[in-house]
Amino acid sequence: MKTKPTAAIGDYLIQRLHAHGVRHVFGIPGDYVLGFYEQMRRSPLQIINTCDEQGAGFAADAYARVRGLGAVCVTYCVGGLKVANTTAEAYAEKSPVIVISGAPGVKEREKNPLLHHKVREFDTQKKVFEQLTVASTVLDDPQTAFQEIDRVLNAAVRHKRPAYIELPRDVVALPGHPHYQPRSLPETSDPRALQAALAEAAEMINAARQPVILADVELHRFGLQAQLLRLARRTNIPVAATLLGKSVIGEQHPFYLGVYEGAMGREEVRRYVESSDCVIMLGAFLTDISLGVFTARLDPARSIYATSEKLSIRYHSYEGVRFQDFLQGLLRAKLRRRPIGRWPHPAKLAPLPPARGGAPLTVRRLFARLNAFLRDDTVVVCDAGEALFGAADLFIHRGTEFLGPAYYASMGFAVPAGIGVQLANPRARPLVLVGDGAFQMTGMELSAALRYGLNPIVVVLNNRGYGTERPMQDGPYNDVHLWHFHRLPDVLGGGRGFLVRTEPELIAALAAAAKHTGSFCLLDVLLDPNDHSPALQRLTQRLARRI
Ligand SMILES: Cc1ncc(C[n+]2csc(CCOP(=O)(O)OP(=O)(O)O)c2C)c(N)n1
Ligand SMILES: [Mg+2]
Repeated sequence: MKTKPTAAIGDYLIQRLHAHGVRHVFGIPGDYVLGFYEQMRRSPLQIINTCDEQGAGFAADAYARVRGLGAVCVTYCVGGLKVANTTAEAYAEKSPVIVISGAPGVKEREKNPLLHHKVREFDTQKKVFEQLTVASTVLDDPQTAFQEIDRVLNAAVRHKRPAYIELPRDVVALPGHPHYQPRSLPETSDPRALQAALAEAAEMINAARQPVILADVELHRFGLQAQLLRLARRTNIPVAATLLGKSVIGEQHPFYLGVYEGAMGREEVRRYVESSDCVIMLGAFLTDISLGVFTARLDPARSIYATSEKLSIRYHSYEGVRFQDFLQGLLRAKLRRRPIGRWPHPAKLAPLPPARGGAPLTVRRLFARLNAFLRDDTVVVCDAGEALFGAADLFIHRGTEFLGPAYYASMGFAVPAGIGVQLANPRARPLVLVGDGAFQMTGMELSAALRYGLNPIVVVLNNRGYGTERPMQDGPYNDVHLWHFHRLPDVLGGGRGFLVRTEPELIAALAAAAKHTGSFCLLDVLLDPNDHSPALQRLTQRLARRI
């Protein structure tokens, strides 16, 4: 789309979103934003209506994780405040989502009348989003509106964090500044700081006996997976991933060790990483979950820590070095190519023994079967809970095929995220793993899957409650009212449902789902409320000590 500088303000926003690769905008209209919805309807952007704004927010977050930018468009406060939680998740996990909210017109705000949807002041919602975004603006001045749109979009793309744009309804159709020229400010590293950092890093890596790369989420977000692979291949240094960064490298790759999560993860990965004398952490977020509730032992004296916000090597910090430039620089640096060492590999998939007859299904067997079910085009999308922890050991075929809220951990992410993923990448078929509790929050968004012709396979881990919480402290508050999830297609008017109690039923349902590509498939998998994956058992034992 060509940018017309004399366009209406709403149209300019649409053009800029399009220029950044956005093709779908998720949301629900309201009177304060209807004008902008009409501008979108006439544009190449496709509006995706969800059942609830929270669903739109999660879908836009997943879309952004796959495509590099996402957008959610809602009405003032009643819609906007519902995406506060999803925007918080996008902020915490570094996903660039543009939150567009309609609002009362500038003229309507004079004399501070009590207009519908207003909470306290007209800027209450804006103030909330200032806390949840990297940049925010109210487009209340046509003279600066274009510039503000570019400032806010650029901040989101640069920091990989959400941003907020409020559109007063009497401004969207006004023309912006007629002579505005978009300017992109090229950002560069301080060359001397970069050179010094690379020199220290190269010396440390070359001197190391057993270096290892710990690859994390920012490599996804900045699209640096290929550089990561080149670095590993050029130096023969193996790669472990964190849970949030899982699948940053195809998990069948010979250089891949597995997921590192301190004592929560596999022992051989933990031992290899923690006995390394040079841990190269790339784009890493050192969260309690990625560090196995701080059981990880990573000594800064033996670490290179590079992110978009910080670069430190041993105890030295370097200012003004961009993450991308540091990684590119490492590829050009004189790093010695070491002989291929001996390192652990993720357990190869043992051929599964024939399923036993009518015995109830266990969590362990469920994940073993799901593992065997993964294809090259599968994107695994997990919700918080057993779904996420069990999935840590799934064997993802190619890069960037695993999404989960592995830090902020909001329930309700996975079903709407599956919709966002498939719109962002129509060649993918999402495999959505979600607990019964989380499904009851946002699972009705399968309605959008039907409406827009998407075909996710949704596996509901139905353990009749908040399984993750039971080992920490149990009570009736952890029970969830039993739904007949597999009957949802009757309510929604499409899709296929399967009730799964045993392993043979699971095998049959997965085979049928693989064939049924015309709409979503939902597998209601009944599990024992007290059956947990090994990773979850280890985690909750540690968390319980902190209650
Ligand atoms: C929105 C939200 N509310 C509450 C929690 C706290 N919480 C963490 S795990 C969990 C239970 C999840 O239940 P379910 O989705 O059924 O998955 P399960 O633990 O049974 O695998 C809860 C309530 C949360 N993470 N997010
Ligand atoms: Mg549950």
